[in-house]
Amino acid sequence: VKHPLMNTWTLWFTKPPSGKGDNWNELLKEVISFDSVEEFWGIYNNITPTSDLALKSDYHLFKKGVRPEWEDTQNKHGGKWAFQFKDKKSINIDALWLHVMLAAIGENLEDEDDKEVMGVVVNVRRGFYRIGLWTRTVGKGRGDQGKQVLEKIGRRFKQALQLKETEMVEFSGHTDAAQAGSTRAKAKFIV
Ligand code: M7G
Repeated sequence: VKHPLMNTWTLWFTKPPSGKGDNWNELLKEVISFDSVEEFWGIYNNITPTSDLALKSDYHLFKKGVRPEWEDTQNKHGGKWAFQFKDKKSINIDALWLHVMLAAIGENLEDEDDKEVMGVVVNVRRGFYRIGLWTRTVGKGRGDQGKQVLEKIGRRFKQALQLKETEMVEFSGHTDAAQAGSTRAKAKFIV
């Protein structure tokens, strides 16, 4: 028996640059798509855990049809919630990333009408792990409602990451990130 998911999801992997001149596009690889709970576990049990990945690797779990890039038509007006875990040894990154993936595919990060969640990402870096949640918009328009929806999603994301109330999750727009040449752009909102 297969337990269907609400959406079909695609797992992507960014491999670390092997030398000079590797551009982002050549490093980003589509791995596999799935649409059931059983397929998810089959894949999860057969891929390298985040804790064993080389520095500069990423996993991206995105809705099928959305590339995990700022330039994708469904991301270019959006942004992301993100948190950096700076003490890599004190956390269980595999458990946290699993919680976030389960929250995404289980549709626990947003309400059905929100239609904001594009995907989730884990970055393995020298000084930190970063987990992000990409949204379709930056919460403009609809008065204050767009911002409130993003903040609600941010709080659910924070819960999935098991953060303390005092640990802040930051939202930034992808356009700001692209201009800054990094995703470490100035936060628009925090929860
Ligand atoms: P990062 O992995 O988001 O953060 O971006 P980091 O600075 O903590 O490693 C690292 C670099 O990867 C960026 O400066 C870009 O060169 C490239 N990069 C990352 N993303 C998510 C994109 C993207 O969506 N599009 C393009 N063109 N480059 C990206």
